[in-house]
Amino acid sequence: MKSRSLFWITVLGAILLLVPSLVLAQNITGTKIVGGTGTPDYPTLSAAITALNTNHGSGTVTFLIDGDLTEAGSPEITDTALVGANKLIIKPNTGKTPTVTFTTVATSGNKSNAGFTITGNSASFGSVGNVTIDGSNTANGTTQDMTFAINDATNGRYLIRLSGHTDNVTIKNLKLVPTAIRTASASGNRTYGINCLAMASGAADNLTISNCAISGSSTSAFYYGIYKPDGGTVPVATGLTISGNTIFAQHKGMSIWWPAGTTNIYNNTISMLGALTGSYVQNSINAIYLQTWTGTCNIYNNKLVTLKATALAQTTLKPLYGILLYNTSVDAPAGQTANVYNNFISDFAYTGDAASYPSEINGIAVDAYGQTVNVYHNSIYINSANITSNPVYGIRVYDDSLQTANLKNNIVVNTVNYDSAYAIYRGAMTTNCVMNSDYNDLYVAGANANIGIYGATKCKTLANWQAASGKDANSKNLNPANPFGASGQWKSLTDLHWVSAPSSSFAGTFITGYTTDIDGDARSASKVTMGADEPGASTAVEKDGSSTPRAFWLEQNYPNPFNPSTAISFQLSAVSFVKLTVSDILCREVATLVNGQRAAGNHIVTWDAAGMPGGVYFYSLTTGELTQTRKMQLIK
Ligand SMILES: [Ca+2]
Repeated sequence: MKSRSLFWITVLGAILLLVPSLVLAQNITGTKIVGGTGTPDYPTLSAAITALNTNHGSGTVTFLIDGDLTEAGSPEITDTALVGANKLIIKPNTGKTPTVTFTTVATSGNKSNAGFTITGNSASFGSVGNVTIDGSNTANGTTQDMTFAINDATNGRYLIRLSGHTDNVTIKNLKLVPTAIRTASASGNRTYGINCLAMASGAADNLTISNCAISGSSTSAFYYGIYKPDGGTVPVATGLTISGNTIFAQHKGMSIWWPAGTTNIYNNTISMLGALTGSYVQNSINAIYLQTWTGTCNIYNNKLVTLKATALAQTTLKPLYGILLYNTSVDAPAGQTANVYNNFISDFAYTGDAASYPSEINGIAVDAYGQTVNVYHNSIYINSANITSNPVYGIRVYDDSLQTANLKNNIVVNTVNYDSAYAIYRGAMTTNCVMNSDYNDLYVAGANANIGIYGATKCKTLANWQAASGKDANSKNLNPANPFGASGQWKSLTDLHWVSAPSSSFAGTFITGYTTDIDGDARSASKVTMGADEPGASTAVEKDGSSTPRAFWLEQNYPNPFNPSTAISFQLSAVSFVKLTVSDILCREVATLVNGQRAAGNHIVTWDAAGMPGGVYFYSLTTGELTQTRKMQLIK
């Protein structure tokens, strides 16, 4: 009897021990609230991810971030159940605008030095993926309502770190902020907004990074905005898309190695700051760097608005590139294609001493053994500010065997005035490298500069270049930039839109398949303009660069043209602090019509331009970080 009751007590005890583990073993599915002031399912993202890793996601798991969070120790997703129909979405709860701050980051493992991590580092288990980080706080929204920030000045190097086999990850509508990161004082402690590193376990197929703001300032920015090195001794990945992002970075806006299949890099706005105080100065500074690819890589509709090299101690001079395509004979096999088109590349600058001077400056450089690179419809403007030595190239084609570079409908303006400044450069010719070039506008502003160099032949004029190269029979030598804002010319140093339709001298040649411009305006066989901008409906309206629903709308003034007064209306969706200003053709502010808080609804303001000279003026409405600009004409 005694032994029998002991038996049942033992059985009961075993069952009681099993019950909690059975509960824990239930998969996580559906929507879970994380943080906030209510009764969340998990107090932190770390707790939610730990539960996911332990119990595994099933079906669609959504973590709704309900309030600001502070996350220590580098939350790391390792759930290998996230494949097939099982997926994880992390986004703000409806109407919420949380900041998730990653502090006290880990110092070992694949999450080392990182804020938020996904690790697929087991070849036997397969991918850890199907993760979407969506910063929008509405379903299918496109507003950037959530911020990921890293705040660890001692060890913080990566805000988002993906390691190994992490397929089908999407990062969108997210603000990425380096609140405090380690100073990138050596190659071993460079910093990254998003780092996606292929490992022996695999590479990240179908990575999408879209409509994110990777921010920076003159004192704090990631060394790399986006870094994705695949290939070499580790696998390559297919299906990379990087679109609609605003990126500030010190050294490379994006550095992409060995993408495969079809790669699309478009609609990004990139500002290069140059190395900040205390930072290591690596080899080249690039807004977009593509090293080795297979398949087709499309780089289009990007705005590289400023490219800056800074004065910091360095032992070797470093080059500065807008876009560099690079492949050596030992990397990707011959026969791959890259299409680089409709990009604005502008405002190169240098601040500092001669010892740190960029060894060379390139708008677009093609250095790709074996590959075909089509460079069409780009607008390149090289600012001469502080650039006083070393070669400066608008478009540079290196001498790589089996490479074909096709250049058409580009506008290249190089305002640097010395002998080694060129609009176009075709390097020393010792190998079987083909360059086709025509219907470009090749312009250098300085009397000492050269239109081009072909092999070793420097060409002062377009005619010299045509004679030496046998190329560019239909190309032009026109200045679209000076003075900025004159009729038919470019808008500003950093905005290479036409102010109004340019003269027919800038007519290009239609290229099949290239039917839209940087704004989406149509190009057709009957209307093709050189450069990235086709003067269309959107020419006079500066786009805000995002698909954010407008908090306001600025109407075209009426009447227009006018003399001497005109009415300007605008609508506000909510009470806002607004500023409405008028600028002249040289971007000098000539009137402030509104500067203060205004109610929601319609507003009409009259501008009396009596006493102002006749001509084109711009009026701009600004609320918060958004500005809308329109053009008007005063007739005298
Ligand atoms: Ca346009």
